[in-house]
Amino acid sequence: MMLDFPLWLRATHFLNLLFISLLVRSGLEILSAHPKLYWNDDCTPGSEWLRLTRKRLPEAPYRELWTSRDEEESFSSWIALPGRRNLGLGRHWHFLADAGWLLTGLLYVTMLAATPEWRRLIPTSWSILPGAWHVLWSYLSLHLVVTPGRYNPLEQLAYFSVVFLLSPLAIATGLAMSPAIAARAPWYIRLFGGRQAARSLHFLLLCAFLAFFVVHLAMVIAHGEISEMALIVLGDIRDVRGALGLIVGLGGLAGVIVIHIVATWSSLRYPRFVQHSTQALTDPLRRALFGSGRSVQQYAASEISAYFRVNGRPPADAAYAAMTREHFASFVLHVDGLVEHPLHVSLAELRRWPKQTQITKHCCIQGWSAVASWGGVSLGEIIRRCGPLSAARYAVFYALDDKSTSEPDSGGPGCYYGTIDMALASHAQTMLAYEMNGQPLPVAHGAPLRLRVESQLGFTMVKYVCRIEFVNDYREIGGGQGGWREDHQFYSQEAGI
Ligand SMILES: Nc1nc2c(c(=O)[nH]1)N[C@H]1C(S)=C(S)[C@@H](COP(=O)(O)O)O[C@H]1N2
Ligand SMILES: [Mo]
Repeated sequence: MMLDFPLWLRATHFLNLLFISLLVRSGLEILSAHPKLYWNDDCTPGSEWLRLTRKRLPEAPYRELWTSRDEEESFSSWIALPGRRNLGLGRHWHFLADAGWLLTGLLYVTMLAATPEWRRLIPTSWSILPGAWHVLWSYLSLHLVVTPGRYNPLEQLAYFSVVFLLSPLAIATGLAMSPAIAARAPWYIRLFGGRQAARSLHFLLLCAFLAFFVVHLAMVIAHGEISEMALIVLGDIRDVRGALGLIVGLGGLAGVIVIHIVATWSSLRYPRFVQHSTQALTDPLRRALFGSGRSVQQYAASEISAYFRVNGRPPADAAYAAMTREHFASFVLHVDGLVEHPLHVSLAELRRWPKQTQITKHCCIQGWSAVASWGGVSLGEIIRRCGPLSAARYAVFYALDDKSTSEPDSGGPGCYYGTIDMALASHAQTMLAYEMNGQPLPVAHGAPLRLRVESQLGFTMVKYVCRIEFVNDYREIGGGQGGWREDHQFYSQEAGI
């Protein structure tokens, strides 16, 4: 027999279905960008416990030719939102659905506490455990358990666990993947056994939600609740309330499907529009939650990763090749724009400035991580010397790699660049590195200079930096989104998670 549920409960149940289904599909899109799961934060090739791709990393001497973009998979739009290698937009949908799901959860838990409904859900006695075991046994021997007017102990335990165990854990492990949180509170990711363990758990929670969904649906059908409702309605057309219930229910289900279709189609067809409209809602939230984390990382030398992936191939032009041959003796870094004293500094001179070193964890937006030590000059030192004017709100970092020649299949023209605001630029661990693990910065990792912004995702940390420009606004630069990946892969400027 049907339980009688208040309207708020049915409404939140429906919103929950909508947001979780969006979270699942966009989550799979995010996973497709690095379809491997690890228990170690070095992400050593071959150490993954789950691999959802057939691509293999080539062996040692050829590894330099391989970047983590080559490890990406293209998932079908039938399972991933939006599918077809669209990490940037997948993340936008994930964060939008996150916000919706959190609000729904807040409403649900508040109403639960404010009404007698909580009695149905929250177990108040340990006898629930033997009770649930008993029910499980009955189901396994193919006997339905009917407890009129309330949930049976197994149902109650399952619903309770989804709401008060799986959901908080999904949120907690999701937060553990934020480089801003990991940078400010490294202990937090240690709670889960590291960033990759949190990422693995986040995926296992997805599997648990899916398993719950399948069993839940099977039970509802087995108990005849759907056919019962239909029977009441079809058998007795005077049952207006039942008919309305069925129509609303089916209408809601159709609504969820339509939203998925529209979200997928618009993302593939109008990616810039979807980028802007989703970011309008999620960026302020992200800025508030993950914008101000100052990195206080200092890993031990023993934690440095043996293998550090590469993302972004080196410049392919002859001028860069010539520079590498002479160990960047003629290289000059230009600092200009809204500054009092434009700078033109050689690498040798930079090396004479006060040196800073730090051992930090790099988190690529695709999902992998690795630890390295970096040596160079703090951006604070550069800021002190060039004196940005008060109108300067951002620092733009221009790179030497022209993507149309260095990585022609990467989806865009022009040189790589990235932008950070003055607050990020002034963080103590923000620096221009010319050394990695005590050696001159290797070509693959950005020689002669690369940016480190330790509270942000990897794409912020421009390699092959040749010029820093202080500006008031970045909308006139490049494609106007604040960076090459923002322009061409629809990433958000908010790279704290
Ligand atoms: N110039 C330039 N800088 C870049 C990129 C790039 O393609 N070109 N890729 C970014 C991304 S997405 C990441 S994860 C890091 C990777 O740094 P690594 O190659 O040293 O691991 O560099 C960032 N900086
Ligand atoms: Mo990245």
